[in-house]
Amino acid sequence: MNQPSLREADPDVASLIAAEERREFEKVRLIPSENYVSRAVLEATGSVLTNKYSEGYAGKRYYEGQQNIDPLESLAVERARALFGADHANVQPYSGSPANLAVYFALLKPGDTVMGMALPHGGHLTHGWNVSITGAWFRSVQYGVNLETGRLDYDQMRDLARRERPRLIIAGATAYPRVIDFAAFRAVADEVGATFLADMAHIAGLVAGGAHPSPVPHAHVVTTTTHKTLRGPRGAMILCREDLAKAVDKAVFPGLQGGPHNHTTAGIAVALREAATPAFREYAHQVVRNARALAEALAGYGFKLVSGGTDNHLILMDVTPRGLTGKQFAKALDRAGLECNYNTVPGDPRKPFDPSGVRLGTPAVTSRGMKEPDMARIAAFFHEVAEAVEDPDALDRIAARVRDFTSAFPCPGILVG
Ligand code: DSN
Repeated sequence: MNQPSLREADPDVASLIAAEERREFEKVRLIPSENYVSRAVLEATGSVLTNKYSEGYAGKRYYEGQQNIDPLESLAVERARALFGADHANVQPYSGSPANLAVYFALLKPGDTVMGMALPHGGHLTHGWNVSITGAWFRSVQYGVNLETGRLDYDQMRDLARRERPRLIIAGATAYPRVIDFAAFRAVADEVGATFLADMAHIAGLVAGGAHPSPVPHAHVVTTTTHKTLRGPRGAMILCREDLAKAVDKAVFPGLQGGPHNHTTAGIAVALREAATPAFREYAHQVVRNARALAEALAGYGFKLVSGGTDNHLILMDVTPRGLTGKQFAKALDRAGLECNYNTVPGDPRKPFDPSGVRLGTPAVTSRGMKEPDMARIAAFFHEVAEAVEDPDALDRIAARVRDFTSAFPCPGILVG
């Protein structure tokens, strides 16, 4: 049987994948929700498991031929439960938004009141923001950060909950650089009779490695993606107490999804095994040490950090005091080989498509083995780019030096270089 390789069968796609490998190798990748998965995770994800349909759960499927899928999914579930100390795990959600939506479907009726962190303050679309189905089909009230300190305003959150009596309270963020006090959220949920959902997507790897307090002992339900600090394939999981397990499983399938992506389940299982090792624990702590070092060095160059610094993997900074806009700076950085994303900052007077800030983080660079002195180098590149935003030739010269810098750091899963 003639089985051409990807390069032989489809050189267009093969070339684009090769180019992406090179791009990921050459750039300083600082988008805080991105990472490099291991070669083992890539192999599992790119396997024949993509061929199989498995609607249902282990032992109760609607298709035959589950001899290998049932033990595989059970392995992923057991590893998730053990790593995070959860009663129950569902590893089937396709990604973070469907995972959150499944929790809404399991616990709420359309029109019920939900309370989450406002997107412009660092929350997520699916925490009740108005353009999301979670804001359109539910009555959403939103808390935020104190605009002076940039830190979560727990008093405002509690007062809002007392006034609005939400049925679901959501904690978790996509652009919040500080530790989240999950016990404080649970206390408010108990006071107003709400269910507490913690979305730990950004910090799951830090939680697994002991570098951020875990929401699992506090929340009734925890959702997470698997591809950010956790360093697995693109996917998601829902962890919950035993009494909610049936409702959550039913909401994922048949409520929201059809067949699980078994190749992703395999990648998640491999990533969970990796995340249970001492090396991953050290990784999680180094992510935080690197973020702190990068934040301090950037502040030294006059960048204004939201909340004044970071406790986790992420830095949010207002670049307008340096005479820049977020978009202008992010685009100049990308040309110079440093990849982050433009982002609103709390209280931003500018629009989301051209905001005041940039968001960056250290999960990917730490996966390459970078340490604190390397963060000082990266901050110095940021300063140079800020001085050269309107000078494409200067940005290209910086990019050449950035390529030289990154060439010393191998990327997990990538063999170029
Ligand atoms: N898009 C993700 C992020 O970049 O934070 C959140 O879903």
